[in-house]
Amino acid sequence: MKDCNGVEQVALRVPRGASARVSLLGGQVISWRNERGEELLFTSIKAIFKTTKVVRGGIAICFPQFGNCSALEQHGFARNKMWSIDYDPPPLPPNGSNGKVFVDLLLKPSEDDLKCWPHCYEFRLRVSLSMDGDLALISRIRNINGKPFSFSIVYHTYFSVSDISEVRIEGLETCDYLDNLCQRERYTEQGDAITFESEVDRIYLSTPNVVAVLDHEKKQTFVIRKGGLPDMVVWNPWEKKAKSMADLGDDEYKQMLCVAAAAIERPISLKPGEEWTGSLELTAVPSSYCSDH
Ligand code: TA6
Repeated sequence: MKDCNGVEQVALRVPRGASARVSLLGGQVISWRNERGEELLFTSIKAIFKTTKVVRGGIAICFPQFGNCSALEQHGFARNKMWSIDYDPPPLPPNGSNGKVFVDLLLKPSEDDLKCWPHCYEFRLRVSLSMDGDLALISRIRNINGKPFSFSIVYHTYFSVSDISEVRIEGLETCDYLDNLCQRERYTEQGDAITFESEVDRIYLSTPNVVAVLDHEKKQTFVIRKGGLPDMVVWNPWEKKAKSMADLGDDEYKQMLCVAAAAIERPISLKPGEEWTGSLELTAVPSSYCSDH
């Protein structure tokens, strides 16, 4: 399905009429609803839905860089590109299907793209929805026999929360982090859980593969399971920065939290013909789960 700008839009629904669904705009997930049809991802009321402009919210892929570390645009070009749907994707592994629905999005460099990032790659993003409403994003990035290249990658995920001051993150308790608010100075997290009273913009390093985001008011926990992604970005702009962002409502920082599986500290290097796989699985469960994830 294409929207008015000609961008491939996709909706994944689980069979049996449940309301769980995932919507994509190009290579960006812009909606993830549970079986009651409740939206689990944050998307700003001021989001701009344009062909090649990242939407404020959902899950966007930052590739091949994160931040402003080269001549490339902030967070790399992938999130502002036209991804195409692979209408004949490889099947799910025999034991990996159990009712899952999925779509494969592809990103390959155009002649113009090669001028700004001269590497021959194929980026296959498989987005799937399980019968239980779990969302999974699997990236397969291959060096198509060009010269070796390195990249960073972030699944820039905006969770919808009831009230940011009632949210905490468990699992990053003792991890070092780079603080983007202090020129990426390195610190060690001292607390027993991350809570939010002001702007936070951090890259947690060498993190566990299971991290929980607990929303006290909604009595709901997001369980983040990742593979091949050692780092975790945690970001809330808080009031002042939110007011400076054209595509974010002034008070919307209260209803969002960016917790993003990533590979940043040690960029991934691929020799010609090599392939890298990174996976992210998101589950939303009642908070009773959170005591022993
Ligand atoms: O997620 C952390 C961060 O690097 C923040 O510093 C903030 O800039 C955010 O990404 C959003 O970046 P964007 O380019 O989407 O406005």
